[in-house]
Amino acid sequence: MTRLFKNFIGGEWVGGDTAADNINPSNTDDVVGTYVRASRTDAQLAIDSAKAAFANWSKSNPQTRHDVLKKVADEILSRKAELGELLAREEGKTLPEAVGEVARAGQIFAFFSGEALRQSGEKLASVRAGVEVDITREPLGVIGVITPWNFPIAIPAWKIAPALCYGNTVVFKPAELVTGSAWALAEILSRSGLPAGVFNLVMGHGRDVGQTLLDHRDVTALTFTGSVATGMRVAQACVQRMAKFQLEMGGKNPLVVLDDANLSSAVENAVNGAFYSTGQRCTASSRLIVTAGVYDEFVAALVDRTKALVVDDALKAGSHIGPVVDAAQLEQNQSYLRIAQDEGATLLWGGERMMRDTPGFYMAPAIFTDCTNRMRVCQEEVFGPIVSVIRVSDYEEALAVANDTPFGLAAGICTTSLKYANHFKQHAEAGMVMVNLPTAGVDYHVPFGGRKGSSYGPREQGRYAAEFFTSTKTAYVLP
Ligand code: TXE
Repeated sequence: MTRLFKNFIGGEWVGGDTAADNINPSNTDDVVGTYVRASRTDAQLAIDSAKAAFANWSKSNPQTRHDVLKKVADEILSRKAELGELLAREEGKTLPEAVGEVARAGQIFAFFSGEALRQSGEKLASVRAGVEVDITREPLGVIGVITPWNFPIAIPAWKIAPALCYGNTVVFKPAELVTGSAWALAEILSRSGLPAGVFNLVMGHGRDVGQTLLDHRDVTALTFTGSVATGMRVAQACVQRMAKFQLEMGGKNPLVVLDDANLSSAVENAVNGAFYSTGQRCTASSRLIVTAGVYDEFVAALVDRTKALVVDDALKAGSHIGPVVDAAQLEQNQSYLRIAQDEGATLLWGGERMMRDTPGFYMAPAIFTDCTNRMRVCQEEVFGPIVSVIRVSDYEEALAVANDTPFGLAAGICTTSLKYANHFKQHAEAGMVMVNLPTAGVDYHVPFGGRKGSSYGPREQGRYAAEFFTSTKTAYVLP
C-alpha cells in the first residue's frame, strides 16, 4: 500500500472520491505515491477560502511575509537532497539536475522573502500647483497558479513566492504527472505560519480543476506555464471575463555556432542545451545553426560527444540523461522522428528506444542533419532529446534563420567575435540571449520570459515579477 496524499484547502488536508498513482518514469513498477484528485467542487472551495483569506493577508505586515517565505526557503534548502530524490523519481531528470532545481526553488523563496521588505512606491511633483502624486503597488486578489510537469518545484516556486510576497492568496494546480513535488511544497507551506486559506493545493485534471480556475470570477489573475494549446485556452477564458493573465509556453530556441567559435565549448553548450533534462525544457536548444566553415567538424564532434552520454535511471550515479517523462511524450518524440525523416532530414544518430535494468521510457538522444528551417521539426516544439542541425553560409543567414520561428524565448550564439556577439544580443528576437553559454540555465533573480508565441504578459522572476502580481495605484492629494 502506498501512502495517500491529500489536497490542502482552507488550512485543512482534504480527501476525495478519486486518486491517482504517481509513476516513476525510470521504473514504471515503482509507485511514488497515490494522490487524491481534486474535483470542481474542491477547486471552488479552495477559491472561496483564498478569497476569504485575502482581506487580512493583503494587509499583512511585511515582516510576517518575510518570515513565512524565509522559513519556506530554509526548509527547502535544508531538505534539497531528499526533495531532489523525490523530484528525480517522479519526473525523470537526473538526481544532480533535480537537486539543483530544488535548490533553485529555495533560492527563489529566499529572494522574495527579501523583496517582502523592499516594497516601495514613488512620490512625484504634480504638474498642478500644490498637488502631490504618489504611486503605490497593491496586491491583486486570488491568483490561480497552473504549472507543467517539466520543472515540478522551480516553476511553482517562481509563481507562488512572488504571489504571496506581494500580498495575494493562491490556488495552486500542479501538473497531473508531478504531484509529489507539489504536495511536498504545499506541506512545507502548510507549516510556514501562513493563515488558513492563503495558500491552497488542488491536484486534479486540467480539464475540470484547471478550467474551474480559468472560469471562476473570484480568481483575479492566472499565471500559467505549459503548452501553446492550453495557453490559448487560458487566454480566451481570461479575456472573456477580463481577468489578468500571464503565459509562458513553448520555445524553438536556436543556438548559432560561427566559424570562429571555440569548438569544444560550442559542442558542450549544444549537448547541454539540447539533451540535458531529456530535452524537456522550454529553453532547450532544439535548432543548431552552424556556419559552413565549421559545420563538418562541429557535427562530427557533436556525434562523438552524444555517443558518450549515458541514458539510464534518473537516480543512478553516472546517468547523464534520464527517461522521457511518460508514454505519451515518448510517442510524441517518436512521431517527430518519422515526421523529420519524411520531410527529408537525415537521422545521423540516436532516436531509438532503449532497454535498461528497469522498465522505463528511455530514448537515445537524436541528431538530425540536412535540415531546413521550414521543416516541422525546426518549427514546432518537440520537447524531447531531439536536435536539428541547420547549415548556413554566414552570420547574416544564421541570424535570419534563428529569428525565423513563431517562438522567441531564448537564443544563443557561440563566437569569439565581440562584433557578432553584440550584434546578436541586439537583434535576436528572444526574451533571453546567451553568448557562449547553453540556451537553458538561467539565474533566479532576473527576468525570465520570451517574445512572440513563447510568452504573454509581464516577465516572471526577480523584481520584474511585481508587474504581474500587483496593480499600481496613482493617488493625487491636495494637502
Ligand atoms: O501540457 P498542458 P502537457 C508542451 C510540450 C508537451 C505538451 C503537452 O510540447 O509535450 O506541452 O504537455 C493544465 N484549463 N509543454 O499536457 O496540457 C495541466 O493540467 C486549465 C511545453 O503537460 O499545457 C497542467 O497543469 N488548465 C511547456 C498545465 O495546464 C489546464 C511545459 C500544462 O499542461 C487545462 C509543458 C485547461 N483546460 C508542456 N488543460 C514548456 N515549454 O515549458 C490542461 N491544463
